Amino acid sequence: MEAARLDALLVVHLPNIRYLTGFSGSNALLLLEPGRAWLYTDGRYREQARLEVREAKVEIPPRGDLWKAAGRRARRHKQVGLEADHVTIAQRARWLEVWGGHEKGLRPLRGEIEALRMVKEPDEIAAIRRAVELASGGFAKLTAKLRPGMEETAAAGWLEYQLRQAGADGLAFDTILAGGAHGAQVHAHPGSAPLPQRGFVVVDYGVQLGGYCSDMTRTVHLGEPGRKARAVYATVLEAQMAAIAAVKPGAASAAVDRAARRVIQKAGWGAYFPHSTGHGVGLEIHEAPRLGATSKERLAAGQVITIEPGIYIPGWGGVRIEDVVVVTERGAEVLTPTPKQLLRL
Ligand SMILES: [Mn+2]
Repeated sequence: MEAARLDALLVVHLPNIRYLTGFSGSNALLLLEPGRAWLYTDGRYREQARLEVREAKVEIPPRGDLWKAAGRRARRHKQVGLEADHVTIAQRARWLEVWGGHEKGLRPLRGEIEALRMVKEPDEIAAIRRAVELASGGFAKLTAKLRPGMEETAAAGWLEYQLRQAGADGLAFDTILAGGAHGAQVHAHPGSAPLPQRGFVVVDYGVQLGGYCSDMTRTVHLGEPGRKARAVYATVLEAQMAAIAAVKPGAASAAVDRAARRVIQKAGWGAYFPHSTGHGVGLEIHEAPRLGATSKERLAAGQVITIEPGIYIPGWGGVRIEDVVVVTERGAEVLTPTPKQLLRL
């Protein structure tokens, strides 16, 4: 705040509020002044806020008008930061009204709090590790059940049930489970189609545990894999290992992406890898840094990222392999314990 010359900062993005205060409810504003903080929420969260919030004074405004209460508190400040990526046009107008300051005093922030979140504290890494290990345990339970002819939704439901049974707070995102040609869609939703007698099944899923997300993808083969299937799988695995080998403090995010992409291009499938190689993971499933061709960031020790190249061939199928990786002082530690050799079911 000092560097940005702010008298106050209004935080609206809930994962940022959770990071700064511990509050996990679904309705809150956080007003920061140098050395002081107020968290505004509504009556549903009175008890939860009392238990969760650290370092901020909790206020529950009458009639639930959080904006008015925060605006009134900020009235004497001239320069107030707003999270430009998270405030709607309507909210900006409302803030001007309740705060009563001049439009010129509104200072857009972009990614400053997210940059703080990028490098994880040891207890955050421990929380992500627990989430990753819990999710990984579900994969063996899925493969024990997964068979040709099973509906995608039934397979996804079985997996999700196992994850909840194992103690997951919830899912980190909608499970992707797609067999055969359906797997060529990077973000396929499980449907009523039966899994094929012979072909790949892509499974991409994650859990939330203690507020932190996991993210993993494995691709298994039903029936005997043919030559093309083996070649595609081996290429994705080689690309994934090459990207992991490129992870170290100071490495450009774009260089990690390039390491994976080069392997896939050399094998002739460059046109079938339409997404970036990975992303940060933490309180949110997708957060900074991004690991794409145009990424500008450099990796730093303590960051937690995914490495997930893939090849998707329309009408045929897809293969993706994804692990969660911690950037360490010496390179990378892969948190995901599930094996990666081609599994035939
Ligand atoms: Mn991912």
